[in-house]
This record gives sequence, structure tokens and C-alpha cells, in this order.
Amino acid sequence: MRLVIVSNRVTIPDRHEKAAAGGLAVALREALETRGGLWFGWSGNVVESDANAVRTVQRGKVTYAVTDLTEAERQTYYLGFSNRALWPNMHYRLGLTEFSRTDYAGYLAVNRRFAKALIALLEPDDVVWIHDYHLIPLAAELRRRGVRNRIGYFHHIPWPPAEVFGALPFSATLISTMAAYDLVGVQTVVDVRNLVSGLVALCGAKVDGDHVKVGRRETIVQAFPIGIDVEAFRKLAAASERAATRPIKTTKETLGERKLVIGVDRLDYSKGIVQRLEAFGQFLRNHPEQRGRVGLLQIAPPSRSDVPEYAELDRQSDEVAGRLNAALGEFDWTPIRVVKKAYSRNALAGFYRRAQVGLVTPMRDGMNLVAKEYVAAQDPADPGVLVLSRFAGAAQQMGEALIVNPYDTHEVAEAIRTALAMPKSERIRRFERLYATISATDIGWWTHRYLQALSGIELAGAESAPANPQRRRPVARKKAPMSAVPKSDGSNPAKPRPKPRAAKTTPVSRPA
Ligand code: ADQ
Repeated sequence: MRLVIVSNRVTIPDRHEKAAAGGLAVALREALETRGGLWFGWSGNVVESDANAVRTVQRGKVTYAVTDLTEAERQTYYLGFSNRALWPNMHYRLGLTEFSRTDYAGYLAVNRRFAKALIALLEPDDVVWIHDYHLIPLAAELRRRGVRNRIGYFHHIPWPPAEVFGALPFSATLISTMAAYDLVGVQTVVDVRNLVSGLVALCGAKVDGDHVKVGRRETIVQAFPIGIDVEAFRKLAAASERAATRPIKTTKETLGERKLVIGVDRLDYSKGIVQRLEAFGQFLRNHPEQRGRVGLLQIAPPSRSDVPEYAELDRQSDEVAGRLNAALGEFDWTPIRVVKKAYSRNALAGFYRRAQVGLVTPMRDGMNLVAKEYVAAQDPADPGVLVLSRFAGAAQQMGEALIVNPYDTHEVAEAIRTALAMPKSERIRRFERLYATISATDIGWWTHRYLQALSGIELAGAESAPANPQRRRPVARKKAPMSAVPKSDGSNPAKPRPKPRAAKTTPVSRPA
């Protein structure tokens, strides 16, 4: 069984590139290397016209197959519908949602083009794992062309309630394409509830446990909270104590005895960066004795700068940081430093370890890996405190953090104060529980659990067309598992597979 991963962007590693520690891309690469497989998606390149060509590159047991986008496709599929309509809608931001029919048509057209290109590469018993909101209708496009392979989807961002998702034009059509997947994974039980009730409200789905039937197709919806490579991150952070790299050495020198509060996010309005800066200002106003004794380092590399809402956020964060620094700073102390750069994982691990407070306050987030990275990087003998938004998926697993409402500036300001004053014994107690949770649900656990669930599904409702019509290979019959064709050694590995067990969800400590 070969694994095929499809994601919006594919980065082909250099031949001798050492994998960076942790990270989703690395985990998926490892899953592919273990099983052998293919990774398909956009190269990141934009061409004037005719982007149909697919380039393949072999790296060990993994084939990377990439295609370019035309400028029109980048505008409509990527910047337009994916990032100006779906992204804000799915982060509950109706006011920021910009829908256009041209963008939606472009989104569907790229999904169709990806489906056609992928079919030419598929083998009958491939297991296909599609990632994220750019590619929601991809399985439906594959099914329409007769693909019967096992296809799973993982949704990395929140799924909003039906009332919110339903405000998006064509929402019923789009959500109904979810039924083309055999397994739909989302981050939390709240997202499961929202997606399933959306399927019921918008397209009359019938629900039986985690099985959801739309018309003749049935899918399974479950929560798979994503994790990080905790052990790798812990090691990087511990090694940073000895490292003499410039950012870490300089942070040490410039901080002196001062305490550090850290925020690390892509510059994105969902991350609540502006609100966080305001909360830090509020904290300094509420507690003037803290002035000169603590600083906020906000690391926020720009992303999606071609989208107007992101350019506006960039301007706004500069404006707020400048205003607060001018109002509260001293000649020898700048309260807020905003650094708009991406750092290596080594440097990030070092920054996290030096920070007494990790301030992770998104207005809404699928999971938020920074919360987990911050905990993994702490010194177990003297750990810092995580302040975490209740609207991050991570809050459902990480109840021992100081959980806050990011819309309440005063509450966040007071949580910063509580974190800075927290006795060591309590910091250790909270840290140990958080660390145990993120270790037990790390990235290896997540990948394994998802793929196990996907390969355990008894296929149903597939049409009786060949897996790859172009190639005319033999395929399994309806309801038979894909590997039902006996192997050349005479064995038949495909006894009917059990229906997947509702995978256990991780402890839910509070609703998001
Ligand atoms: P993102 O929105 O990108 O991911 P997040 O989960 O926090 O959000 O992951 C960001 C990653 O980028 C982290 O690994 C972080 O270390 C890294 N990063 C951030 N700033 C950086 C910097 N300045 N330099 C280097 N690295 C930086 C989406 C969803 C999330 C979901 C993830 C995974 O929006 O909700 O948790 O996918 O499913």
C-alpha cells in the first residue's frame, strides 16, 4: 500500500538536506519515507500561461510531483477563494470574508486540474491523504472521474458552526463534497460537532455516531488533534543553553535581569497579535512597578502579504507597537519588540526557553503548534508559564495553561501578571501535566492514528469504475478493501477490514 499525500504547497527537499527538527512537513515526509509514496501539489511557482505540466523528482522512496499555477489561478484559487473567503469564514470572521464568483470558479477549476493530474499518477491500491481547505472538493473531483481509492482529508483550521459556514455562497455544495472522503479528520471535537451539524443543516445528512451519510455516500468524521515532535524540540531547546548563536546570545545580553514574554506567529489576523500588544500595554498600565522589568518579544514573519487584510494588519501592528512604546518606554527600555522575520527552529527553541511567559492568544485557531512548542522547550526545573486562548484548539488539551479570552484585554493583562508571579512549585506542576499531554499526543502519534483509522475503513458507496480509468488497471469491487487482489505470493492480505473504531479523543478540559 503506497501513501499519496496531496497538499496545496509542496517543498521538494534538497538532495542532502538535513530535515529540520519537528514540523508537519517533516512528519509527513517521514510517513512517506516509511511506506514509500508520492507527494503531490503546487510547486510554489507561478507561470504566465499553461501550468499543466507535472514535474516529478525522486528523493529516496518518495516521489515529489509538482505543478505550477498560472497568475490567474494564484489570484482566484489561492489568494481569492482560499484566503479571502474560506480562511476568514472558517476563523469565524464574517466581516473579513470577501467572496467572488470568479474566485470560486478558479478554486473549483484548480481542484479539477489537480484531480486530472493526480489520476495519471495513482495506482489502484494507493491510499490518498489530502490536506487542508484549499483542496476540499478534490476527492469529489477524483470520484467523478471514477477513482475508488481510499481517500482521507485532514482539515488543519477550525470548522465553524453551520450558521457561520452557511453564510458563504455555495456553502451547501462545498460542504457536501466532504462525503466523497472515506475519513474526514478535524482538530477537535468542537470542529467535529460543527462540521457534522453543518452537513445536516446544509445538505440533509443522516448521522449515525461518527458515520455521516450524504446521498449515497458515507463518510466518517473524527477529531485528530495534531501534535509536534516534542522530543526533538526539547533537545533543541536544551542544546540552546550551550549554543552561542547570535540571536540567543544577544537576547541574553540585552535582557539582563529582565523577564521575557514571547509571542510567535505568522502575521495573521486570526492570531490576535494586535489585541495581544494592547493587552501587554494594559498589563504595564495596570502594574507600573513592572515597567523596565519585563519586555514582550513578538516574532511575526509576514504571510500572504498580497491579501489586503494582511497588509492592513502589518500596518496596524506597527502602529500599535509604536504607540505603546512611545507611551510606556524609557530611554533604556523598550517594552515591545516586534520582529518580522522567520527564524530557524533552533533559534525559536532558544527564544521559547528564555521566555518566562509564552503568550499564545489567537482569536481562533485550529490547533496552534506554538503553544506545544513553547511547553516542549521549557527547562523542567524552572519552566515558564503558557497563557493560552480558549479559542485555540490546543486549549482543549492544555487545560493546565492559564486559559484566557483574547477579546478581554484586561483578562489577558492579568494573566500575564499571574504568570510572572507564579511560584516555581506551581509552574512545575502545570508544566509536568502539559508536557505529559503533548508527549502522549505528539506528531508521530497523530500521523499513525490518522493513517491507521484511514486504512481500517471498510469502503462503501464507491462507484464501480476503475481506480484509474486512464491506466485501466484491475480494481477492487465495491465494498472490498483495496488490497483484495491477492499478492503474487498467493496471500490475500485483504480480509474484510473492520469498521474503524471511533478513535479516542484526547482529554477535553474545557470547551473552546
Ligand atoms: P499555522 O496557522 O501556521 O498552522 P501554527 O499551528 O501555530 O499555525 O503553526 C505555525 C508554525 O510556524 C509553528 O511550527 C511555528 O514554530 C512556525 N513559526 C511561526 N513563526 C515563526 C517564525 N518567525 N520563524 C520560524 N517559524 C515560525 C495551521 C493552522 C493551525 C494548526 C496548524 C497545524 O492554522 O491551527 O495548528 O496548521 O495543523
